[in-house]
Amino acid sequence: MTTFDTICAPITAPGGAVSIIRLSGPEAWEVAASTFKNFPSQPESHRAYYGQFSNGDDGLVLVFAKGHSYTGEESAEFNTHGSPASVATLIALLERNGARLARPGEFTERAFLNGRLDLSQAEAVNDTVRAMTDRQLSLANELREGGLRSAITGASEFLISALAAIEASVDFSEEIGEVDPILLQQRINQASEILTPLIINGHEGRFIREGIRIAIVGPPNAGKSSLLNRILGVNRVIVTDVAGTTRDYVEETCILGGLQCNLIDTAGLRESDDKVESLGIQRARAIAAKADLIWYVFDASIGLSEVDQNELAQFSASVVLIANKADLGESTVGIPISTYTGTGIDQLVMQLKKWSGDVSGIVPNRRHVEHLQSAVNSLSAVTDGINANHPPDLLVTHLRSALHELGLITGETADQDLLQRIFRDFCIGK
Ligand SMILES: Nc1nc2c(ncn2[C@@H]2O[C@H](COP(=O)(O)OP(=O)(O)O)[C@@H](O)[C@H]2O)c(=O)[nH]1
Ligand SMILES: [Mg+2]
Repeated sequence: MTTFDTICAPITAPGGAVSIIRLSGPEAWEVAASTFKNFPSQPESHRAYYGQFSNGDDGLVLVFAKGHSYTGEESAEFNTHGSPASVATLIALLERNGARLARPGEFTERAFLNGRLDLSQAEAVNDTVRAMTDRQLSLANELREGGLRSAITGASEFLISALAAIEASVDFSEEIGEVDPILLQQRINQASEILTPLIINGHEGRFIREGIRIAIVGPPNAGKSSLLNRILGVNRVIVTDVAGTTRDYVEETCILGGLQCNLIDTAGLRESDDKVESLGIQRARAIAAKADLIWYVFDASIGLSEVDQNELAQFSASVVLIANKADLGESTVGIPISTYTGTGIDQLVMQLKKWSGDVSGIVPNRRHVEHLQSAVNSLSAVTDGINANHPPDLLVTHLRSALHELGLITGETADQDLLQRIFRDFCIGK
């Protein structure tokens, strides 16, 4: 078992009336006692005590016994005033009394290292804290409650049993004879039946989970910026009847139809001699190339031009044609909208919901899907090996590699590097 030092950090965002500072580690209560005047000599877990801090402030301390805290370690949480001074002086006191400022994600990393959570649950803590939409929250909750962990554990058990059968047949071939290929294949299938739907869910739930990057592109003066403003409900971007008003891109996050959307308004696509506008148009094309979805806005009273057709042919992402200024005219193609009257916006949102798809059950993240895919590939190799009568040690290699990939999801086979990469993404205090 690793031994840890005692760490502290604010676990609430600055700016509120109250801040919470967490202290965790083997000396948490000792440090708390020298920082908080009324700290009881025999504190009771999950109890709050009121008193004064040595910085002159007053507040509550919440006590958690070892084995019963978020990190699994002895912990204490100070509720203090939210001012920058209250927090800074209290942190300084804790440091002076023997604690160290926690790194981003370090509390959750300890929870993982102490076996309170597996890696998929630890990652889901970050998802939970960052969730913007109801769906993101419920997906995060499912993972955090161990949905993926138990699925992976279940699949691993089938593979371990397959592995044990092969290894026994190799070690004691005289006694137990050849391993039964039908039984072996059955175990592989049982594992695949758990893993494959998870991969599908990872793909199908991607936009619900991660949000959607939508590039708003099209010819100048079509109403791209007006559309962004209409959706945001504020005049975020300058709108004029001068073609080429928007030069740089403008990115805003919002929730549309229950989906997190990054809307990026861009410079109108056209030939331009203006240096700044040309750079903006270059950016617009680059943004369109990286978007999940393109909203191609054109003026319904003008219709789609040949220039538009040429632009459209360049895009690789899915494109939604939006015929704006429906109040001025009708177009034969595209979703008719008017940013003036607001007609058609509902239809646009409905299209978005349909396009982003739906999913139920556990939705693994991209990292999980990569490892799930590698594991399933290894299992296919086992099947091929069984059919081709490959020697057992070859089958063992593929099985072990599948198990290794699954272990990277739960963290069982994760090395320091991977852990660092994951927890680095967390904010301080998580
Ligand atoms: N009639 C009408 N005019 C619009 C509509 N949306 C935008 N406009 C006008 O079209 C012009 C260009 O709008 P803007 O949003 O700057 O277009 P962008 O260049 O594509 O960003 C402005 O004068 C807007 O007021 C609409 O739905 N109907
Ligand atoms: Mg514009």
